Amino acid sequence: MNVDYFLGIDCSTQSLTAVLINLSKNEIILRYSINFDEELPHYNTQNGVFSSNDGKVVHSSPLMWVEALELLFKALVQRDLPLNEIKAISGSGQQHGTVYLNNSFEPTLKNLDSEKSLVNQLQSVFTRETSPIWMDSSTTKQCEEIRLKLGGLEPTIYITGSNTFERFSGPQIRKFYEQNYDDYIQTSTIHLVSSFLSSILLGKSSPIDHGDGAGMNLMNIRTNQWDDKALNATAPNLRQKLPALTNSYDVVGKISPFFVERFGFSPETILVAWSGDNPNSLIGVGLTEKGKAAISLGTSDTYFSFMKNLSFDMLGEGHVFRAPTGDFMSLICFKNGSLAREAIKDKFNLNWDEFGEILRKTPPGNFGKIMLPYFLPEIVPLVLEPTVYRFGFDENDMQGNVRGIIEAQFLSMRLHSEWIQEQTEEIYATGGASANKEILQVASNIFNTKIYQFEITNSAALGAALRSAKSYYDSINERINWTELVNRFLKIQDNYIIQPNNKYKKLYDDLLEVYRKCEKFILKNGEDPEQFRKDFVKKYFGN
Ligand code: ADP
Ligand code: XUL
Repeated sequence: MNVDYFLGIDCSTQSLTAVLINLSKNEIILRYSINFDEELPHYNTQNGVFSSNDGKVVHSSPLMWVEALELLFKALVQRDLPLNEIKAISGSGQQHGTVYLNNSFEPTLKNLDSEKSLVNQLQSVFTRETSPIWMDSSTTKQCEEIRLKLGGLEPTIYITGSNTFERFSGPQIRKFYEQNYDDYIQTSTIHLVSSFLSSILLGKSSPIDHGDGAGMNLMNIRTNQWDDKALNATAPNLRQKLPALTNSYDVVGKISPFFVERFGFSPETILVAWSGDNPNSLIGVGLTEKGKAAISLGTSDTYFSFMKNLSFDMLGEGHVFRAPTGDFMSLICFKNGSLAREAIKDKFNLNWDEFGEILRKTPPGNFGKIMLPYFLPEIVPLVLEPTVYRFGFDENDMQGNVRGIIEAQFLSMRLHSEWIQEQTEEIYATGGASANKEILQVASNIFNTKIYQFEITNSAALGAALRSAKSYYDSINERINWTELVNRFLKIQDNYIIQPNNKYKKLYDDLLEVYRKCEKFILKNGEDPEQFRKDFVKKYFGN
């Protein structure tokens, strides 16, 4: 059999991407992306979102995601791709974002008319026109209230796998309930980005999978059920508004007739539960066993790893989610990822090649110039008022800033992932910025670990395609092993392996301590790090 097609779709912060694979040939047939700002300019998003002036309220448009989905399928049809041969589809959504729907959502999905566009038919199903997304940090009050009702930090972490976080769905739902009570009452169903788009393909409300469900502060991480205490701490009658929970690997149904008639899919196409972009990327970069970690350098930077046994970050900065395999994964999320790197690149009118060239030419340790890169409010460590701090240089020093931001991002990542006990021997890189070898070289030196770069930087969509294939074959009792499956698609050539330069190990161990002191000084009233920093400069740069 030569044709064995599976489709993965990823609705990320800035774009919607499809990855089509042919499993029988271990081949990626197509990667195709719709950039929201460029191809759907009438929504007026900037980098895919709408932000308030202080950067705390960040929303996006669920209708825009729907229109993008339609555009994507149109583009696939125009490319003469055999959509009717696709056996299964799954997807990925930016995590935590919530979509608020009224009671016309289900009947509208059931009665979609294939002569009309999706976007026209779904205009009036929302009780909230915009969706708060993962970049939103406006719910500190609600986080405190929920944490208190759950008995404090420790119980909150033990129940939900995470501290309460501003971007998590529970605190966001509570804010909506507190500030828009009537609209909350009118809301029949609250979906995540992933389960919302899954519902559209399914033609009825889809369940939320355990991977993305774990990012809500509402699901019990041990039982995989909605947690009554967490629901009650969040908003009244919430259970009735939430879809059911399901395993990430469950088949949720077959594709709705609308897509069969309008785009030519086979009515037999099965749909596998969608999940969050990070759980999908776990599969898309091949983390199906312990001892490996990944960094995703997209709009957000994340650091995540596969976890066999449940363990928590009791400092409350990291998360535990369910992995698509049914195991666990750890995750730490940094908001100042690509957009912070872009802020420096654009300030000095550089392109990415020039940016990389500066990284190549400047010395590790940056002459002791240290940046705390809070261009936007930061998630880890928590910074609600964005300010960029510089030690030993100023904002006009191009070289200092280029190396400064990259070293800061990976020092912070190393510092805040210390709680993950499983030793990491290899790091797999994905996301838009993982195309940049010079950035990965800095990361490799800072972690003193080998980094693997992939040709395809959208591992979330690839992960979704692979998940759909695995569940399809499981459903017909031809079981494929996860590791065998991912290895068929993730062969890494030697020139995509970035080796750490051992010469800089001690320097970065020392710089980490300087960085730790700078962060403590700014955020926790710690001691002034200046003498310590000067000692570092003297030791490595001699003045
Ligand atoms: P998301 O999935 O969060 O929407 P992506 O993973 O697609 O984001 O990454 C998009 C980002 O990748 C852009 O904002 C851009 O800054 C960054 N990017 C793209 N190419 C490069 C490069 N060569 N070097 C560094 N960053 C890059
Ligand atoms: C993870 C997080 C982001 C989003 C968008 O917790 O908030 O990584 O999933 O990529």
